Amino acid sequence: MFSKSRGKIAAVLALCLPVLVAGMASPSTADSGRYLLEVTANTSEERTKVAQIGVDVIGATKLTTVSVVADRSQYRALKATGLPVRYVGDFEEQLKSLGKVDFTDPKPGEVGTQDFPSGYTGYHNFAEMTAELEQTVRDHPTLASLRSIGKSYQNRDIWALKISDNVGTDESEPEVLFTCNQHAREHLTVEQCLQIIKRYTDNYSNSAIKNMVDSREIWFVPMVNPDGVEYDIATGSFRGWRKNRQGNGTDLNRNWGYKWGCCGGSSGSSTSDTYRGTAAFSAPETARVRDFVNSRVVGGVQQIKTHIDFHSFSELVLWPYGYTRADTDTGLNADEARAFQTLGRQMAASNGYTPEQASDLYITDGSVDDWMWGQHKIWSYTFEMYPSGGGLDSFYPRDTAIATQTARNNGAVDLFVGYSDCVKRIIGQTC
Ligand code: 0X9
Ligand code: CA
Ligand code: CA
Ligand code: ZN
Repeated sequence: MFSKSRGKIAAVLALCLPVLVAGMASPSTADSGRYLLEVTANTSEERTKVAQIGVDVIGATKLTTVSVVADRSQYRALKATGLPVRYVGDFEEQLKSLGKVDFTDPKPGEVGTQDFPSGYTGYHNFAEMTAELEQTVRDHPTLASLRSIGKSYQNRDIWALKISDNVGTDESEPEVLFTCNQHAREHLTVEQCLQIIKRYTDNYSNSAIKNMVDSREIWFVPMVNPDGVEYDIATGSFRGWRKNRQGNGTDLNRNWGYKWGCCGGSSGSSTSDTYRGTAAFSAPETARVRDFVNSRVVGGVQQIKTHIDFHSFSELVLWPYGYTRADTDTGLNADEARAFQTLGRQMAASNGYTPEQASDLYITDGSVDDWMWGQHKIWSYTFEMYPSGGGLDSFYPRDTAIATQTARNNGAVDLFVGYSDCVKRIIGQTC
């Protein structure tokens, strides 16, 4: 039996009354072997310890309660840390009650044939996103251009859209990059990229928008992980899938080449949800975005000055480094840290998220923001979108939330684009 402290009667009840089991405070013999847990972890050290057990960390509520999905042995390991662990419920029972998450493997040939389920049709699958980008270019041929920066593992195009005046010319304007959806199940982030694209093109007659678009070259990679997206929706329900589709899947946000795998912030086990891959950039998706960013070094100068990578969920604005808890380290001095913090806090004041250094959440290595800054001195932020907390269902807000939760970032995004000529201007310095 799983829990030594539980008596025989409870075990019998658990078998007979699965409805009661859902409300019980610890796993039963009739469980699926996967649990939704809440761990109280007040510090980055404690949260990193939780992540290192190998559980699927699905969100950090108010930075003290970490929601995780754990199997039996991970549950035991978590309890052995001495951190308070609350059993929320049998994971698969919880998902069934949500009625929209299903771990059935897609049938051969099924991937790519399904759309989002009802209540979610406002989200864009890969084909719909592609069509939306093509339509944007048709509607605004002088403002928007579209290119493929290469293929995913399963041969889908990774699209990059550029917005600027004289879009066909590489002008001498600060370049800005937005990336979305490294993590498959974080579908709201695709909608965030598409919303910024729409707002900057459809509202070009607005003088504030026109000033931004005319003075910058703004790049978007709205779906970094298209294979993962299609897999996540392939059965007509959601699968809770995070990684790409190479082998058991690589966590793209642990596969970047700056201090890859250095610091206990990723896993070397291919079944882990934070698997770092066999080498830095072993995933074609990160390699293609890397190639694109490297290609923006013109005459020895990186043209891209700033970058936001959108994720969900927890409502956070994060800045480098993620691999270390130190505020400053090689390549990141005190003034730069202060500029990161100042812009990060101002963006968070605008959208109501919580601002902090990435490692204040938990240590990660091989994440995109560390590479963008460590390799290229691109001012790189990670946004964790709505909602602020919850279980696996929090990756799947109804499509009715898209408009409000993407518009919520209008002020932060505009502030960010505005400072993209010189982020240090925000602390009174020149570039
Ligand atoms: O773990 C992640 O990759 C991000 N959280 S998520 O739930 N969207 O998977 C947080 C990454 C924070 N660290 C850095 N940005 N370096
Ligand atoms: Ca231009
Ligand atoms: Ca340029
Ligand atoms: Zn993510």
